[in-house]
Amino acid sequence: MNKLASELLVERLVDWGVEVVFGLPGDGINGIMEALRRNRKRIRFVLVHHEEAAAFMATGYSKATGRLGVCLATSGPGGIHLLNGLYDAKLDHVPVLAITGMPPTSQLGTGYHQEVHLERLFEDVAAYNAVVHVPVSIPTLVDTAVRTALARRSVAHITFPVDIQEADAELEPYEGGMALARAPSTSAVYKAPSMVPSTDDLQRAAAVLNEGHRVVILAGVGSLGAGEEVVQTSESLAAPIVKTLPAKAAVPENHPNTTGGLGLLGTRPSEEAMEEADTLLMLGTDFPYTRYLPEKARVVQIDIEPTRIGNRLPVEVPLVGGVGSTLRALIPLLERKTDRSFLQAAQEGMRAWREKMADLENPERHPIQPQYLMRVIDKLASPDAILSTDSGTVATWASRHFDIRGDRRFMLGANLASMAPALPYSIAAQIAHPGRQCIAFIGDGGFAMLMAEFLTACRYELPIKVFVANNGGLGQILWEQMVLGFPEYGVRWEKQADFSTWARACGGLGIKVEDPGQVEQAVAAALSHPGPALVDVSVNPDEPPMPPKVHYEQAKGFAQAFLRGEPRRAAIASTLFRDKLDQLK
Ligand SMILES: Cc1ncc(C[n+]2csc(CCOP(=O)(O)OP(=O)(O)O)c2C)c(N)n1
Ligand SMILES: [Mg+2]
Repeated sequence: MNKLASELLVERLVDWGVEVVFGLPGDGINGIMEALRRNRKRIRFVLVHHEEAAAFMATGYSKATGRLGVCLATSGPGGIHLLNGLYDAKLDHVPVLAITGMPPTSQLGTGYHQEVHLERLFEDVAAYNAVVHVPVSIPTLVDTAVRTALARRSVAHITFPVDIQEADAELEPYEGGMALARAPSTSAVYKAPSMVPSTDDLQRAAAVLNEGHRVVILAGVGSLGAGEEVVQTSESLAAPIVKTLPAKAAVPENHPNTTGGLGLLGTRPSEEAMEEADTLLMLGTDFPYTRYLPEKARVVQIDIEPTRIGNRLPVEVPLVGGVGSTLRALIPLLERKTDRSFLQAAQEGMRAWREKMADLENPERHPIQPQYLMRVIDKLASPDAILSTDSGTVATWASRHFDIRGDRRFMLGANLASMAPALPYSIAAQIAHPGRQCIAFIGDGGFAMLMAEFLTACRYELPIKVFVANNGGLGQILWEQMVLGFPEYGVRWEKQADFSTWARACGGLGIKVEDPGQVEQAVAAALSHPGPALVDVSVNPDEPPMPPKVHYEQAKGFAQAFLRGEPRRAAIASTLFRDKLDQLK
């Protein structure tokens, strides 16, 4: 049997240490599938139900491991389906390689069956984007694609016309022209630059931070893995640590110096610390909601990517480098602040905030409080759980009512904020970390979008745990409409589904919960079940994800929506009233 050109692709992926490819076959990638089959002992192919999920899995795999994620889709529709998941990788800066098929080279340009020029379609999403023309260049194109994905922390795309996939790997190309170059020959190597800012820059940064009276740290995703350094810096500067949501796991929730998240999904003490700050230390973050950042503070910003420094605020001292290594160099230059009152005020604020949040986790209320569901999961989940969540009110509950402690990790599609990545993320995380508890906390809307992937988990016997906070609608948007003064429209489904029946249909454990008294037992049963499990919990459809501080415009919009004929105003008013009562108890 002759070696196929596609085998050059798969062998090169093996050289790069790729262990798993997520995808779904089609007549545009049969050659690549055959190469994967021939190498099935060296690389795992995970068959999904929707290519969007394959791309989310590649992204989730990368987020869970720090390594390259790889997805594969056929020509035309398969490639098109990948796009949303690939944008998730691009916007959250994780390395992903997308491999697609194309019609035969001889037909390109004729309007052939499934002739979608994926190299053009992917122009915006991909940092590297190539069509393969001859087998001999395949290893080099893979090398360049992978290096680009790793170095730019983005998406690389290679598309293979079917004839090239199936061609003889040894096929001699017609060189043409002056033939001044040899056939490409490269290697599967990548070395990340190690950058530490100059002593001058570090001293300038330390001077600004030492002069500050009210310093706040904003820890972004670049701080993950540098928690120790962030905490030491905060101790020296008596600075509250505010965490962006994707950086939730950077510092555990119970550390006395953190005030949790920032923005609509954040906490009041974080918002207040930012309002009062005279100095801001930004760590590996491109936090986009500038309304929540100080207007006048002096800013020191550390980022591994120079183009991100100064992107959101005027910066006095830019430091280009990794968060951990840069802080290690900076810490010896910091003077321990003797006045610790700013940090103490934030800590006081946090005590009050935690009580307020705990009050909303009322176990007795019917319909079930989604905050209570999240807290029960938090209490019963293992210390090394990886929680994935989606865009929706679920993200607010996860942000505020699930604690990072021990070795816990947290994942969401932060910047694209798409619905539905949490289920594929959990599957990918479970594949990457077979021994860990991988949990998806999802809304009914997000789950319905890619629910077929629960079947994927069952088929591969991946013991993921899915909790659907089922409020019968697109809760997040409902509240956004109301804050704008628009009565809700097109955000609730007339008929509610019970997704536990789907879990059982797939061969997994499926439990439906409507009674608050059953929540703990159901969550415990799912978490201790050896295989994939899903709990569908009917939660209060009128529970608002309140911002940390209600601003005048938000309250005004809300009132106007009520006056303009909000259809569920009685139910919403009674929920708000009960929330308030719980907090006053
Ligand atoms: C693909 C996609 N479509 C639409 C949106 C806008 N959107 C954000 S959250 C949300 C509601 C999600 O509903 P659900 O998953 O049930 O969560 P809930 O807010 O009800 O908790 C919508 C429609 C989006 N972010 N992504
Ligand atoms: Mg919902």
